[in-house]
Amino acid sequence: MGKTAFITGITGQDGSYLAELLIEKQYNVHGLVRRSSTFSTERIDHIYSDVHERGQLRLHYGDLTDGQALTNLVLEIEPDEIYNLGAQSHVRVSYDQPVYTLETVGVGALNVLEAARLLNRRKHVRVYQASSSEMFGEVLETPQRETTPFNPQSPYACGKVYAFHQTVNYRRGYDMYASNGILFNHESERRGETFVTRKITRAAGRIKAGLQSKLYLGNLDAKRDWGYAKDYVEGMWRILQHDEADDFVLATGRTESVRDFCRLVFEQLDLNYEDYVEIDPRYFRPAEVDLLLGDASKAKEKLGWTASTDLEELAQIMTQHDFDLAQREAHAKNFVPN
Ligand code: NAP
Ligand code: F7E
Repeated sequence: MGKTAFITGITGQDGSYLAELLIEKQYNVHGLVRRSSTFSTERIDHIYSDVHERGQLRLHYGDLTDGQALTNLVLEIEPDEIYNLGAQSHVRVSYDQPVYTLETVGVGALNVLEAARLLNRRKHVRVYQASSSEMFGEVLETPQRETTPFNPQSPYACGKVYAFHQTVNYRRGYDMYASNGILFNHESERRGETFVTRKITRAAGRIKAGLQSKLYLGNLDAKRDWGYAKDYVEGMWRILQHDEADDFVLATGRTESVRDFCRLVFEQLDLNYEDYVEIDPRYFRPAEVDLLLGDASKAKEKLGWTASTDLEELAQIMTQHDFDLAQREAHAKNFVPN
């Protein structure tokens, strides 16, 4: 009988890759899904249909802000591991919806910890909290590591700092196994389309396929340490397999600008980004995080984890995927039924 895991945010980028990984490792996976008027399970539908008969993936309606229902669910499922990945995860949007963002990112994490604390009275449970490099904000040290002080720059980042400290607090106060993964940006062909890397690969593919003529972006000079989401969910799992609960940075150790990422993607399609990219100040943020660069040596030493996909490979995977997608869109648009 495999272990049981409970994933909040299972319909998101990371949740979908993590569910695949845990199913491969013979876990029984339970996921929290928000009810919406349209389906939100596109990223996990293929897993569901693959393992449906074995009952290895079960989805439950719920919301991180509904602590009582979350506790009932956790006590019913009795997971060995909880991965708290659910969040309003868009930094720009967190300025428009600061209270809601804090309710999901901050209080939501606290609700998960409380549910785990109650379960822990009768069964040992391990909790992973999805912390973020955004907590370093206007950075006080470069590269950023586990000991770098936080200096958050957005409602989202403030919520993540709160959740980080609550996780440490539950570990110390209740002797619980609760760990933070401080993950630097990680992307993929499943990345939400309003995050900058995916926005760029989607637009470049559509431009090449003749479906779009311009790409409007904000600050091209911001620098990020970008890795591949598949590598990072492996890191999350390793964090929870470690003998003792602890906090770990996961990063590639390389930083590039948004402009560099544009150049890389457009070049792969034999295009010059300067012919297509225009600046729209609507995408500027009230406060920008100028530079993130992570030092993941603790994860390498203690977990044997390193990011195995470099930025060129990542850009290639995403660009190819989105060019194929754009070609299918173009084909569907031109299709005239007999
Ligand atoms: P994502 O694609 O935006 O997924 C977020 C998930 O959270 C979705 O499943 C979403 O459900 C769910 N969610 C949102 N509000 C919720 C609520 N109130 N109750 C329950 N679920 C809710 O994010 P991601 O990129 O996979 O990131 C996973 C986690 O890691 C997030 O906590 C994020 O803040 C954190 N993180 C991400 C990165 C990164 O670079 N990707 C780096 C560091 C940390 P719907 O599908 O219904 O919207
Ligand atoms: O922005 C700049 C923008 O939205 C990256 C989340 O997963 O990673 C993510 O947060 C940079 C910023 O990601 C556009 O100003 C320019 O400097 O892709 P992003 P993020 O804000 O770094 C962290 C680690 C998380 O934890 C978050 O959950 O790109 N940028 N022009 C733009 N960004 C967007 N979105 N759109 C633009 O048009």
